[in-house]
Parts: sequence; C-alpha cells; structure tokens
Amino acid sequence: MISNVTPEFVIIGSFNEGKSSLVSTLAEDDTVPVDPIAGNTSKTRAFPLIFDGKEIIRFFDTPGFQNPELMLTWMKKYTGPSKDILKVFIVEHKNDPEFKNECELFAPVLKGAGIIYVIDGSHSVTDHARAEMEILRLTGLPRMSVVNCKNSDTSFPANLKIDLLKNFNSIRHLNACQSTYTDRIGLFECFNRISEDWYQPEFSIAIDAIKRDWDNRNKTASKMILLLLEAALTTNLSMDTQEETFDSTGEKKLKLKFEKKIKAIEKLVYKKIQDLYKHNMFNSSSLIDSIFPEQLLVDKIQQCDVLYSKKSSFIARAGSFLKPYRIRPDLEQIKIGAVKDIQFLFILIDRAFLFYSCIINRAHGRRDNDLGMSTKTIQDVKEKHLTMNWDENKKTICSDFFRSVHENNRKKKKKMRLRIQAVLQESLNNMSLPS
Ligand SMILES: Nc1nc2c(ncn2[C@@H]2O[C@H](COP(=O)(O)OP(=O)(O)O)[C@@H](O)[C@H]2O)c(=O)[nH]1
Ligand SMILES: [Mg+2]
Repeated sequence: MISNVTPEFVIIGSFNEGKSSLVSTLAEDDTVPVDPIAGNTSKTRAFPLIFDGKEIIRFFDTPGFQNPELMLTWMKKYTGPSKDILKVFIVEHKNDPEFKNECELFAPVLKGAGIIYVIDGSHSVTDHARAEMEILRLTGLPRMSVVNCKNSDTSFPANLKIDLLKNFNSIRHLNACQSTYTDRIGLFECFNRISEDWYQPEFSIAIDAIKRDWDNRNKTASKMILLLLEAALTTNLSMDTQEETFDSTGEKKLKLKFEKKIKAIEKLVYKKIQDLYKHNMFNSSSLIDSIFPEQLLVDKIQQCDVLYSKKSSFIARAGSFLKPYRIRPDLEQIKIGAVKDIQFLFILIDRAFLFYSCIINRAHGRRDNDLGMSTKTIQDVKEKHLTMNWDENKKTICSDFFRSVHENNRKKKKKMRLRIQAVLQESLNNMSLPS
C-alpha cells in the first residue's frame, strides 16, 4: 500500500557543489537543469519520483546559499523559541534582497522536508560552507550530509570530516554522477534511520515502492530481452541473385543485410530498455558500438551457412508469407537463417546484459554521452553475469529454449519461455552495483 503523504527532501548547499545533479540522479530525471555557471538557479523547484502515476518522493532543487555568514550572525542573536528560528527568519527577511536565496531554499524545510546538504569533498572547506553547516545545525532539524566528491576520490579533507561530524546526524558519500540504484536505496534507508523522531512510516512505504518498481522494471526488461532473442533466432533472409554472379559477392551482401537486420532488432529492444530506465537524453548509439563484443556477433553471422535454391524451387521471403512457386528463370535465390548455432544465443544474451548494465548503472545526473562504466565495473559484470560463467543448469535451460524456438511445439515453447525468462530476470536483479 502506498501512503497518501509524499515524503519530501530538500537538497541544499553552495553553488556548483552538485545539488541539481544529485536531484537529477535521485529523482531519475535527466531533464533537471544542471549548470556549470553558478547562480543560474534562483527558484526552488520540485522534482517528483513517480511510479505508476503516483508521486512516491518529492525532491526540491534549490538555489545556492547567498549570504550564509550574515544569516548565521542573525541566528546567533536570535532569542526566541528555537523551534521557530527558521520561521521567524523567513518572516523577517522575505522581502530582503540580501537573503532572497535563503528564503527560497528554506521554504520546503518549513513545511517538513528532510534536509540533504551537498558538499563537494574534492576541495577544502570554505568559511561560507562552515557557516552553512552551522545554520543547518541551529535549525535542530533532521539533516544528513552527502559528500559529492566530483573528482571521484572518496578520501576528502580531514577538516571537512570534523565539520560534518559536528553538524550532521549522518554523513554519506554519494557521487551525483556515478551513483547507482543500490547507492540510492542505501541513501534513502540511511535517512530513515537518522533519528527515532524523524522516522516516517510513509518513507518506509516509499522505499518499498521503489524496490517493487525496480523489480517490476527488471521483469519487463527480461521480457524485452526474451522478445529480442526470439526475434533474432527466428530471423531469416533471402535474396535473388544473378546466375552470372554465382560467387561470394551475393553471399557477402546477404550476410551484411542479415547482420544489419539483427542489429536493428537489438537496437529497437535496447531503446525500449533505455526508456524503461528513464534515460531520455542519453545517446547510446556509440555505446552499442564500443563496449560490446561486436566482432563475436559478426563472426558468428559470417560462419552461417547460406542456402541456394535452384530456379524452379520456392523459398520463403523474410518477413512475408510463404510465396509458393515464384519461378524466376533468370535468378537464383540465396537464403540465410534461422541461425542454428547456440553460440548465437549466448552472444545475444551477453550483448543485451552489457547494454542493460550500462543503462541501469548510469546516474541520471550525467550530461555526457560517454560509456560511464569503469573498467572494473565492466569486468565485474563480465565475470559474474555473462553466459560464459553460467552454471550447467542455466546452460541446459538455454539449449532447451534454443531448440524449442525452432520446433513446432507450442506447449514446450511456452514452458521454455517462462524458464529462460526467470533465468534472465535473476541475472538482471543482481546487476545493480554499488558505485
Ligand atoms: N565530474 C563531476 N562533475 C559533477 C559532479 N556533480 C556535479 N558536477 C558538475 O558540476 C557542475 C555543477 O553541478 P550542479 O549539479 O549544477 O551544481 P549546483 O549548482 O549545486 O546545482 C556541473 O557542470 C556538473 O556536471 C560529480 O559528481 N562529478
Ligand atoms: Mg543547481
């Protein structure tokens, strides 16, 4: 059951520390404006995490602090009830141009949003940042800090650690441009454990909904990969060829066309997987060419037999119904597929897994089109998930499935579809890695 109360988080910090990138990653929304030019965000904006049309969590992206030292001075002089300190500050300064950003960024906090303070751990702590941290401590509200080391090095300066320990209930490392689903879940779970006062049952419900949604998406992705396998394994292609060019030219042309057809099927399914994991801005076409063992696929197609049919025989044309007795006295027909080599199946699965893994482990905060997976991560996926390392049981399911695709036994086909889909899904479920 999903609660009617939507948990809220406000992402706070200085300019350029990675607030918007983090919101983008946490909300799985690659349209959040991320900007290297400081000061371009002047308004607080909500970005919801939506599953099945329902808002699960709401994140607020905020402008950077404007005058934290002055705000801290005001707070230290404040003598009213401590629980009202923020409210009074905003009431007193709502029309003050010197605190325009502070009024804007603290507005969601007043309404009960949890505070996530972002700081880039790759540079030393400034007085500005020290003032921001102290302000947050003086609010007395549940708050966690996220150290976003932009240089990907997690060993941040010792004095930053001391400042964070003094001012926050919890410190997490989370790189806005590297973190994965596993990291995000870790962050959410950590927030709910900050203090007993803060524990929100609706937040636990939201975390469960996120996990359920992830499982559902993996199930859908495994079905998409299954469709890819079935389509590629049953693809065949035929071509008319002149009798005088009864040499390798026709075969080469046919194999190239066949290769393009298989890649087009892959591309179609990969695009659907990319959409499923909400990567709308990422151009993955160069990735498809760079990471995958493409040569294996090409070699396998090159090894396929090409069948020749003589003048008066008939042949099925790819993608259409069987056309009986197309007699073309001046032509031969050549045909390729369906591929009967089980290695073809393994290559297709491995390629789909590598693509899936790149997509799901890609942070939505990134704005580049690079591969985005470290050599170590790729190695990890290859060692743990590619078919070469599958156990005998899984390989047997694969070969039974492979046979069933080419047989005319609907009952067996149905049974083997379910079994291979379960194998695919199990692998997908284990492919989100900590960054
Ligand atoms: N390499 C790297 N760049 C980052 C990271 N986080 C943010 N950036 C970059 O830093 C700049 C400012 O990021 P942004 O999220 O807009 O910061 P904000 O001003 O705090 O919202 C952008 O160019 C981001 O791409 C990170 O973790 N690694
Ligand atoms: Mg921003």
